[in-house]
This record gives sequence, C-alpha cells and structure tokens, in this order.
Amino acid sequence: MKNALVARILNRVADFLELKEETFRAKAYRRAAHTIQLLPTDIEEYAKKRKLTELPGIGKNIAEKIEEILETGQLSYLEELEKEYPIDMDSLLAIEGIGPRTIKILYEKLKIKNLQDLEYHAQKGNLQKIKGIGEKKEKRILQSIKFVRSTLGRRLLAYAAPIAEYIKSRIEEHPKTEKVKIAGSIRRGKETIGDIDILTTTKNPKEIIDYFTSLEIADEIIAKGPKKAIIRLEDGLECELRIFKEDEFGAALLYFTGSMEFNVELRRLARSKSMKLNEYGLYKNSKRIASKTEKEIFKALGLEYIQPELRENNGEIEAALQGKLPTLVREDQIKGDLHIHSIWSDGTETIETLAKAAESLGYEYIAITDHSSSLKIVGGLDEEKLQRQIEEIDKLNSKVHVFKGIEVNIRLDGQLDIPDDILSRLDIVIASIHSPGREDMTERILSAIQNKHVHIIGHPTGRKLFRREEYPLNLDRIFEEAADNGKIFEMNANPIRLDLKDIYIKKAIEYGCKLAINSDAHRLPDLHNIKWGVKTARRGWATSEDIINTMNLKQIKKILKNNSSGVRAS
Ligand code: DGT
Ligand code: CA
Ligand code: ZN
Repeated sequence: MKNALVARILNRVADFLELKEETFRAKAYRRAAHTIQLLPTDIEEYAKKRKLTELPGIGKNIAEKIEEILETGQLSYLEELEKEYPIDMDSLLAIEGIGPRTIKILYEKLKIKNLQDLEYHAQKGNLQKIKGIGEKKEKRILQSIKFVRSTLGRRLLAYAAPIAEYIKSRIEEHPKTEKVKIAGSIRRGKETIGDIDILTTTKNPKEIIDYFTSLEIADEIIAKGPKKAIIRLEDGLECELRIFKEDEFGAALLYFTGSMEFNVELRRLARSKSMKLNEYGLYKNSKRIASKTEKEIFKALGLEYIQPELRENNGEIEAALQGKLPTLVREDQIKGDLHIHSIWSDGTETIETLAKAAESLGYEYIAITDHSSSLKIVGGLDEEKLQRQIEEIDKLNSKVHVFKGIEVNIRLDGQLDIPDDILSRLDIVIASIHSPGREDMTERILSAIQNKHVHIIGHPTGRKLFRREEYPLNLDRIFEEAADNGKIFEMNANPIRLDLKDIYIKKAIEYGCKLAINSDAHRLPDLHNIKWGVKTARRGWATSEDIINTMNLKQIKKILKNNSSGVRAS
C-alpha cells in the first residue's frame, strides 16, 4: 500500500507551495494529502480503476501527480521545487514557531537550508535581523533545535509497536520460521523508537530473508545479506531482521534488546567474572556456558532475570545481583481508569457508553473527569452543569462503579478554577495545568498539592512527545510535598504524553508517592491507551502496590476518601 508515500509527497509539495505563497494551490495539495491519509483502502485500487478524481479534493491535475508517484515512487514536480529551494523542509518545519514563509525569508536573506545553518545564525544573533524575530524568539529557536535533533526520525511506541507486531505475524506465517521475537527499544517499551528490530530462528535463512524483503510493506530494501536484511516501510520507518541459530537465540535476544548502555554494563560484569558475553553466547575459558535463553545467561552471571523494560543501566544490574528487583505491574492488574472525558466536555462518548466499554475491559470502576469551564474552548463544566452530571451518574444503572469527578485547571496563581465547596461534592478531583505561563510552575503545582480536595495531579510535567518539552519543575520538592499530603501522581497513558516518564516514576516511588495510570480518554479507543502507560510504569520500576488503580473498588474508595481529608494514602 502506497497511501502514506503519496500523502507524504503531496504534503511536501504543499509545504513548498506555501513557501512560494501560492496559498490556494497549497491548500489543494494539502486537502488531497489529507484525503489519502484517511483512506481506508489502497489508493492503487482507485488508480487502476481510473477513479482517483472521485475522491474528495482530488482533481485531474493532482490525480495525474498521484499516478506518477504510484508508477515511479517519486514526483518530478516536487523535484523541480526542491531544486528551486534546496531546503531540508522536514527538520526546519519541526522547529517551533517556524513555518514555510519564515523558511523562505531565512533562505533568501541568510541562505539557511538546514538545522545546522539555522543553529549557526541563531548563535551569532543573525536571526534578529529578520523582521518578526526578536531576541526571545531566537533563543527559543535555539532550544527547539536541540529538542528536534533528539527526536528527528523517531516514532511513538504506540505507532510503531503495532506495525512491528504485524511484521512479526507475517514472518511467523512462513512455514520455515521457528521463533520470532521483537527486540530493541520496542521490547523495552521505550516511548519513542528509532527502528524496528526483529530476530528469528530458521534452518533456511536465505528463504526467510527473501520472503522478508519481498513483503508488500517493504517500500525499499536498504540492505540484504545472508542472515540479515533491512527494509524501509512506506512511511520511512526501517525494520531490521536478523537470523540466528536456535542455540544462540537467547544471547542474540539479550544483545539486540539492549539498551546499548545496559549491554556495555553487562559485558563489564561478565569480564569481572572472567567470562565473555556477546550476541552468540556467554563464554568461560573459550567454552560457551549459556546462550539458548536469556534466563540461563542471567543465571550464569549470578543475576535475577531482568525484565526488558528495566534494561537501561539505571541500577537494575546491581539490584539483580542482590536479588532486589521489583515485581513490575502488569496490564491485567489494572482494575479501573480514573481519568476519562465524556460528551459533557470535549469527549465524544456518553457516560453510559464509557461505562459499558469499561465493563467489557473487565474494570470494576471508572471516573468521569470532564474539564472545568474556565477552559472555554472545550465547553467544560460550570457549577450548574456539574450538578446535572452528578445527577445523571446517580441515575445510571451500571455494573462498573462510576466515580463522579472533574479535571480542574490549576490557574496561573496556583488556585483551582472551581470553588472548594463544589469540589467537596465529588468523589475524585484531578488538578492539571493546561496553560503553562511565565509563573513558577513548581509553585503552581505545590499549591494544588496543598488543596485538600485534590486527589490526583494530572499530566504533571506537561511534556508532549515531538511537540513540547516538559515544564521546568523541581520534582524533588513536588514529590516530597505530595508524599506528605498523600497526593497521587498521574501517569498519563496518552502515547503522546506518557508523563511522568520512566526516571520520574522511579523517583516519585522513591519519595513514597502513589501513582495512577490513567487513559485521559476523549474517544472510545483511547481507553486502550492504558497499556502504554503500564509499559512506561514498568520502565519506572513500578509495582502493583505503587499504582492505585490496581486496587479493587473497596480499597480505592477508601483511598479517595482518606485522601480528600489530607490523610496520607497507604
Ligand atoms: P532505537 O532503535 O533508537 O529506538 O533504539 P534501540 O535500542 O532499538 O537501538 P538499535 O535499534 O540501534 O539497536 C538495538 C539493540 O542492539 C540496542 O539496544 C543494543 C544493541 N546494539 C546495537 N548496536 C550496538 C553496539 O554497537 N554496541 C552494543 N553494545 N549494543 C548494540
Ligand atoms: Ca531499534
Ligand atoms: Zn484530561
């Protein structure tokens, strides 16, 4: 399927047209790209039947361009545009506050073509010579360059993991494959991933490599050898397949699961015990003593089994030596979801539908936590509306217990935007920052922690992957105060947020804070996001005891009650 490729090229044309200030044509390309992005069927079906122009926003001209892309994999029109403006659009557009028009000016005035040029001129203060860019904006651009560099080419786990699973299932389908495993950062549950690593065992490497490289999802073959191949998928993501013998599979899996830092440390440990570890096995006096499974290698090294999510060289090897690794929380232990939006604010589902869905997920409870009304954009709850919502929940006949809640906004001055007497009527109050301002973010969160009606601090660090860095926060102070006040931190499971991130979860737990893994669902499928939250919680060493929504209904009711009177949770 080439839908993603076509959409990407059309979008790129639109970028260039915007740069040339051909707004109208840019919009036409953008619209066509959008149509194809959302198309559930293969675009080639339409092309074959000569029915492209029947799709919304696709006229004769763009239809011809699409046909050219489908035939040749490229578009000569785009190549002309790229010649006219030899600019690395992808990376420049990723910089916050920079759009196609600014890119044009930067190119014409300063010959800026890529991030490196941009950084050079920003450091020299040259950007300030351009209208609309002041000292502050120049500084922000410099920060953004750093941020973009670290994320360029990476994808969300929630995006890449299902693709990896699909490829794995395709390899498993082949009668000559034996074991197939996803390794690398996906196996470790990292929130963003660079590429997909798959390992397999077979007695016919050549056949499997040929099969893998001829999968229809392979847009391009990057490398192909006797035991290894790399393909590029239509959206640019790369997938690497490596083939090993049955009796070396454990060593290979261990090595290619990484992380690199973990591998380095593990090999150091092996050396300290006069052993040698590589991707084929663990050796002592040139004799292989373990290689078939990860378990036997860990054992031979004197270690407890280390779960993939922990393999980041963050103290796990030491803990495994002492037999002190935590028993990580599992998805099947989650008994409810404490942060869900409904049609009462900016969600798409009724409370009844949400309760039914929760029931089918096997939950015992959910909390409906719509936005308060000061966020005008989302049509949130004022006092009167909240009262009606409470009455609706009271009338609801649901097998799953529905907690009455709200997600209040922490204002710039740290106060909540709903008065205490109203909050006291609710079962659960989540306080979140939705408008990062210039005020001290730490102080804002600390004052929310002081409010005795607040149970949970929602998406506490505010980060959005690929979009926004976390707020500058003094988390030590925050966690300490929260632990004293029995406040719970949200592990927001939305794959774009996943904040708290792993190292902060570990820290929060060390301070004695409790956590909640919440979906923050606005649509029905979002309820499934919990699994990404669990992955991240595992990366943060969380056990079921650290996560309040692994508790049953009776226990959680007690926690929520105690908590609102300022008593320590636990
Ligand atoms: P990614 O793909 O950037 O999200 O991160 P990973 O961890 O999947 O890294 P990747 O795909 O480059 O390699 C997979 C694993 O293979 C990595 O976690 C550790 C191992 N590995 C790869 N190259 C090296 C290396 O040069 N040295 C060591 N010690 N390990 C390596
Ligand atoms: Ca990888
Ligand atoms: Zn929310």
